[in-house]
Amino acid sequence: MGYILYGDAGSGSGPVEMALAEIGAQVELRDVPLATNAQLATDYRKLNPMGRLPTLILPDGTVVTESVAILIALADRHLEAGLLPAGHESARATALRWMVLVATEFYPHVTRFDYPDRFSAEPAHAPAIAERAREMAREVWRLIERECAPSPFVLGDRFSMADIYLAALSRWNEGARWMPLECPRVEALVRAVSARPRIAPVWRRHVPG
Ligand SMILES: N[C@@H](CCC(=O)N[C@@H](CS)C(=O)NCC(=O)O)C(=O)O
Repeated sequence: MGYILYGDAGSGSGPVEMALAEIGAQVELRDVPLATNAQLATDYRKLNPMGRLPTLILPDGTVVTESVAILIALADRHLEAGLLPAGHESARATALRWMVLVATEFYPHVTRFDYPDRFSAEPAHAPAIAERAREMAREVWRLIERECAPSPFVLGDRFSMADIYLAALSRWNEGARWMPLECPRVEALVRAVSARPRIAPVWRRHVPG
């Protein structure tokens, strides 16, 4: 039995699917359409109590939520794919640093951008919340461009899980439209990741255009 991945096109299941493709692991994809709020259904929340995508079920039935936890677990379970440096290597700390920064500092702005009505009891506040989330998200990517400075990968010449995660999430919140103007290093990373033979078909399904 292989992995089971709950997700939707263009969501956080994208980088997980890309990692599984890079590994060459067998996976059954189960759709949870965000358009109909299927992630909030009672049955799905038994797996992912937050009501979020993605959720990965390991071959032994273990449930893993939280995109970065899923990607680290996959890298550790498939050492032969070399998707994260070993625990004693400083490069692992660097890869995790940027993955966790994106998960904790950028991803919440995506939620505010996509669901601004959750963040105020006053419906009229929603457009301002979404706009502020968009601006703050851009600040995070400007910081990544400047401080992480991928070249072309987060670890320089060494491809890693961090590249998959950063490249995929950089397309959200209209990133594909504005990032080429402001973040050329992130754009080069996106080109390098999306062109990888095993990732390319998955990339096309998750990133329109
Ligand atoms: N901390 C979670 C965040 C997941 C998340 O927010 N996923 C989005 C899709 S990309 C989602 O399910 N949103 C639906 C909702 O918030 O109702 C992770 O890293 O996996």
